[in-house]
Amino acid sequence: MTEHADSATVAARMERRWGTVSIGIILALVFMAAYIGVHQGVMPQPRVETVDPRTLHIAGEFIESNLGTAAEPDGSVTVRAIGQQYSFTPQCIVVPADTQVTIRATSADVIHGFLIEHSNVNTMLVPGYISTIVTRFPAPSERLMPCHEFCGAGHEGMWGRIKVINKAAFAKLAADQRRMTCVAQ
Ligand SMILES: [Cu+2]
Repeated sequence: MTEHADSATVAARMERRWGTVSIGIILALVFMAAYIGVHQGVMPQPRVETVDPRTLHIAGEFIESNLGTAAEPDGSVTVRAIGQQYSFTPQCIVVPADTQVTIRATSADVIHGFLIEHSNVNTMLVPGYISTIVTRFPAPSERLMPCHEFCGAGHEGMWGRIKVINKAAFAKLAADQRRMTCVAQ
């Protein structure tokens, strides 16, 4: 009888301990999400926007002539890009330093990753959906932009580049181009 009661007590104690561990893990994850959101400005998509991946190249926002960086009337810039097996278009994105940059990107085929090193940009490009991220690059620099979501046999070769140039140099580019990239320079 006593042995019975003992094992019940042990079981109850173990259950409480494991319960505490799982609540601790949940709290740690909630803390991480809040920290990243507040400290690094990484937020979930504010709204869901869809796009037909079969007609990306034919009509709409992501036709080839609309890809690249656009200067907006309010002084910010918008970057539009596509990921496809196994490259990004444009392959080299040019943006001004110390300026609000809104990136709008999607995939033409499978899920790709979209990450810019040393920045808060880290998302997925999902066919059918537009990923929007707002960021700012403090100073001129060059950054790598690897696809970090395994997307097929050529995944390891899927890299883009970001070139952050100073505002004056960007304004010069913007004076005679509607959409800018650094591929042809
Ligand atoms: Cu990829």
